[in-house]
Amino acid sequence: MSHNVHFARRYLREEVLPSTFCSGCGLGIIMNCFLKAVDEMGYEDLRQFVFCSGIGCSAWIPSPHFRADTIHTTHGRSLTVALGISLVRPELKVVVFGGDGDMAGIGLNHLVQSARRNLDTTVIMANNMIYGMTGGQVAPTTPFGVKTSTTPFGSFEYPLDVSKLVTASGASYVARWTTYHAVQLKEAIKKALPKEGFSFVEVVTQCPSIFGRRIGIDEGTRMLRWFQENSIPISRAKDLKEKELTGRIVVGEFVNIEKPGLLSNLKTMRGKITS
Ligand SMILES: Cc1ncc(C[n+]2csc(CCOP(=O)(O)OP(=O)(O)O)c2C)c(N)n1
Repeated sequence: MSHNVHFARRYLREEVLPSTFCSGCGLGIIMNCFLKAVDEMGYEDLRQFVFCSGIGCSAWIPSPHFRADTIHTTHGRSLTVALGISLVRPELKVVVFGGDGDMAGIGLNHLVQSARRNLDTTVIMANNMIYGMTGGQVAPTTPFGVKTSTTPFGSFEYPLDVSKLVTASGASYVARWTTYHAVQLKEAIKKALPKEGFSFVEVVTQCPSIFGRRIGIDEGTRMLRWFQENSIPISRAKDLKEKELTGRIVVGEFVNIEKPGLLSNLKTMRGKITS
């Protein structure tokens, strides 16, 4: 392929370009980081992968954009389909893309159980802190006090720290970055993809047209600046009290361990039964 063609085009369906993402949306950054990671890992195409997603704007990253086997499931159920694919086609790399509502709202039980089982799947969760596609309802990740269409006087609930929960549930790899940290995000994806078991990358991302508007930052670039100014590395966050961390985004690697995944444990069990 000619050098003046963008590398990502190799992995994208030409017929769906340009994408339908809103102007300033962070999902393009996540897509770009993912494809750059895949490119740097030496994949010529996406034939080794199967992409699963639920419903929501974030679910649109692989489907319809990727030139690959992709499946759009129902809202919150992508991990159940990923489990099925992983068991039937263990030689393929199953990757799930989902929003915070999809993964940590309606799909939360599947997320916890998948991490507990150490299911051989990589999840990229785009956390825009709101239900984007349906017009801005409160999500389990919406910061306290933020106004949404369903909390017009501000959210009166505490947000869920999804990366912490997935870590506690037993995943092999968990990292959180924002779309401001594109290089770190790409490197995290490169670590997550080959990892045995459950790997989870949370990306705090800007939704200027729905979430940003609510907090008075309705431009993608200004939201990136906001992420830059409010992020704090895990190493520094450890010494701070919960109150001091309010409004901050803790970024970095939460866990990175070697641990047998579900497929390997099943294989061992099968060996014991048949021997
Ligand atoms: C069973 C079911 N309940 C509700 C919906 C409506 N719905 C579609 S997308 C969505 C939330 C999307 O939010 P999120 O997963 O955070 O993704 P985003 O659009 O913000 O990327 C909801 C509630 C649905 N499609 N199916």
